[in-house]
Amino acid sequence: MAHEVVRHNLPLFDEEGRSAAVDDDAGRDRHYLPDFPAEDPYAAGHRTCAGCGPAIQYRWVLKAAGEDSVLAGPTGCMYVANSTYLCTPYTVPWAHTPIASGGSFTSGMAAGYEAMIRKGRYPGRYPNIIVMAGDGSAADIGLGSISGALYRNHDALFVCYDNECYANTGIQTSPTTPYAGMTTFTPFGKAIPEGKKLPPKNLAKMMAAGHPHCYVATTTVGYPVDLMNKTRKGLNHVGAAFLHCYTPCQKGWVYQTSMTVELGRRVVEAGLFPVWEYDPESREYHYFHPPVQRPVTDYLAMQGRFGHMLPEHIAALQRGANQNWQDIGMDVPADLRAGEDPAHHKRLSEESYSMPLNRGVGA
Ligand SMILES: Cc1ncc(C[n+]2csc(CCOP(=O)(O)OP(=O)(O)O)c2C)c(N)n1
Ligand code: SF4
Ligand SMILES: [Mg+2]
Repeated sequence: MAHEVVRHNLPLFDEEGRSAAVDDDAGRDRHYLPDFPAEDPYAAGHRTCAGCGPAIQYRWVLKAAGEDSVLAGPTGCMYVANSTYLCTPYTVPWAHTPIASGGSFTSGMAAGYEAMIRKGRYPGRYPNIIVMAGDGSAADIGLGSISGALYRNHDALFVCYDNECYANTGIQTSPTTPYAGMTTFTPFGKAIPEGKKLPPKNLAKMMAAGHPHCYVATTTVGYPVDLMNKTRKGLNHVGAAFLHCYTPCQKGWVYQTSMTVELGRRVVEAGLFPVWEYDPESREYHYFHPPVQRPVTDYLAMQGRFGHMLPEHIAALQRGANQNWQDIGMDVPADLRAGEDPAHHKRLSEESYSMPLNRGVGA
């Protein structure tokens, strides 16, 4: 006789929760400082850099998922820095997979648990099955295996922690590296003064459009409650879910280590990373409309990887951001429209809070 597969149903956090210690600056602290669960399946004991965005994301995803979780991690920083010999931050089962096989490995875990429970060989509920892959894995080398798993609709959460580079091997460009982002493979120079010439791959939209039966969402480390709620919604969804999370890389992007969460908000407020949710039932996108809209320079000038940018490069990015505002149904304020003209800008290195020119990414 087949046994029933009982699934978790994780309650959502209060999205309006805010800290009394933080001024409500035009609603910026929406989603901030909730009553986090006490459990911490990603505990102290890892060796990521100070301020590592992916480590923050790992911690929040696992806090939201809880102890009844099993985890896979393809090769990348969050494999290497989290699995030093005889030392691991996980209090839940975790397995490393090759960089290309996060999707297929996770499919196997999901199918295996389902079969074992049905046959009565595993006594518990169906656990939260999660893979967290870097952008090099999810958007590039392992894209095929993740797409296959989404297509087959395995009941698991597939997360891309996006630090916009191949960080672990020395900050090389990836498909999600932004236009003008300097990496060791996209240095700026006389021939190519902007560094990276190509726009980033729109990974999450690709996943939603290509796998319309899946729950798909984007989020950033700037919005903890949003990140944790989307984790829970993805886990509660019976079938495959994909979460694309923006996670700054202090070493590769060259910024002050305390600014990781701030960058997670500014990228949204600058119109460079739209936050949204795709509902597979209604087949609709729901966009987050940030209460603050900033010029892209407010974001770029905090990071050394953009320090070489010239006025025409900044204007090109502002045009892209303005297009994003329109795409999510927001008006473009006049000052942001004016920013489409290179004459509106200085070199980025002359902006008042610019970081030093980035002459040694990853050094
Ligand atoms: C097939 C294959 N090619 C290349 C590598 C080398 N490699 C190891 S980690 C890594 C970087 C992965 O980048 P990403 O997935 O973005 O994770 P991050 O290091 O940024 O956390 C690469 C290229 C590998 N392990 N396997
Ligand atoms: S290189 Fe970047 S992603 Fe890797 S551990 Fe350091 S901050 Fe995190
Ligand atoms: Mg990466």
